[in-house]
Amino acid sequence: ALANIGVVGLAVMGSNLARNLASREGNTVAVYNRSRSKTDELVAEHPEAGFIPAFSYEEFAASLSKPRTAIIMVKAGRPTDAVIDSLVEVFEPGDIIVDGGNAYFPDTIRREKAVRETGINFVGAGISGGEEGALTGPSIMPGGSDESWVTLGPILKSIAAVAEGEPCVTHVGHDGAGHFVKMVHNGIEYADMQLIAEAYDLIRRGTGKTPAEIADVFAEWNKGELESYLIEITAEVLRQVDAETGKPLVDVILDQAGAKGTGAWTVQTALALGVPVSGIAEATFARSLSSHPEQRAVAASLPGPDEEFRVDDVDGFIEDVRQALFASKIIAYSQGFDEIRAGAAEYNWTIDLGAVSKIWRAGCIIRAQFLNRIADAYAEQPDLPVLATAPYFAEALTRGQAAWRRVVVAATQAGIPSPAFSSSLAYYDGIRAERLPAALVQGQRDFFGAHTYKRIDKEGTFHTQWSGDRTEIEAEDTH
Ligand code: NBP
Repeated sequence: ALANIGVVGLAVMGSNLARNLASREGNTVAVYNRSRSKTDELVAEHPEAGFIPAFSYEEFAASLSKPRTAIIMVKAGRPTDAVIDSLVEVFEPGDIIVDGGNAYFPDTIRREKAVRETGINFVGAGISGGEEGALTGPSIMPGGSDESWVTLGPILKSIAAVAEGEPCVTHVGHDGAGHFVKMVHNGIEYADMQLIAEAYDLIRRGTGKTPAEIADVFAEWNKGELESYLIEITAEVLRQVDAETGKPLVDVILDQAGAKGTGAWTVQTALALGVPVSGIAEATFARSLSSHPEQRAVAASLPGPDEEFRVDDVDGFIEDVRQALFASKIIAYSQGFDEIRAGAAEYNWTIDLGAVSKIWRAGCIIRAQFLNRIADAYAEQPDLPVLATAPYFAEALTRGQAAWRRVVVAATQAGIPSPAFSSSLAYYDGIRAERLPAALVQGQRDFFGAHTYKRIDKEGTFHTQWSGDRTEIEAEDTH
């Protein structure tokens, strides 16, 4: 028999995805890996999967029914290009090549364009949820053509995570849309994690509670509006005791956060699009700051506030931090969805933002009940300009803003860094401001560069003759 789906690249992600595919009714899975040993191992260890192993690209192509459909799970970058080139050689027009790796979306746009010229479909699909997700059900964000979705849709639906009866996969948009949305997902994940870390730090340093006690706080929070996978695992991490030293594990882990670059992509892309994703940016920078021990060792001599930080009303403070966390989280998601909206406009993708929020409800790291509220908001108003202004979120911000301000003030006075809390609050105050000091910036720009300005009271573009008699003239618009 022929396989209806193939997987190329049988490291941890690919072999788990292949096993997931094989476990679903109706799928027969062909597998190929550059070095034969991984293929042999997978096939030997999982006879139940009924894999059809291939040991060359020709054999792989011959083992697939038409239209041939293959998911590539190899190292992002050149390896992906190498595999695509090899598959294009042995596939035919109408066949479908899916890149399930963590590609940078401009690469996906480039690859889609090149592969399309051969008549073969190319789909960049963001696959979230790590190793476990790949095996048990990931959240999947495919881009690519409508034609490819006809064949690919049912296959991806068969393996995706399920949230409230719905598979966590949707055809996000054409060419690179899927990888773009996966990138922003990761950026939001950075912000979510940093916000949680700041909440922990403030509670620990403000109340003197132990990590295990703070684990209880997070476990409690997980029963309310903050309910999410990340809050849940935070409690688990904080409760963990190091076997060697008997100390809380969090106290023996080196405080230098790593990153694989997707947060930086999200921020770079946002900068290029002119979208202020300040929460994600601060979260990304916070990891960078943490990872410079040489600078931190030197800067440790700089002074902080004189007084020690201790809150009087412990329960009140913890509730304030909870509110600040929820408010900041709303802003981080609002900014992330703003980036997706702007990316869709820039790259001509039609992206259903509500559908995106729904496929993140399971099978990915930011999974949470909260995402239903985002779906509701976009169902109510698909062209919502600022997610945070949707009734549910606006109400939460109205309720939480006083606590949020108290927490940022307390953190500032205590000398506890809270870049994500405070930048989210600054965004909130900026976006809701009736008038911004951007007017002064425009005046400065006109002064030194004759960049001109617009007026609030009449049409046209103006310039003040700063080096002359300082009269205003009508000018050509040069921004
Ligand atoms: P790796 O990223 O470690 O890649 C190893 C695989 O790439 C092996 O199968 C290897 O074949 C193959 N490969 C390489 Br390297 N160069 C190749 C080439 N020139 N031609 C053909 N094959 C080549 O695997 P992974 O950790 O399973 O990740 C796979 C993808 O999934 C990556 O893009 C990664 O970023 C992504 N990922 C996503 C998540 C997530 O949470 N969504 C988690 C982890 C990874 P070999 O066996 O012959 O060396």
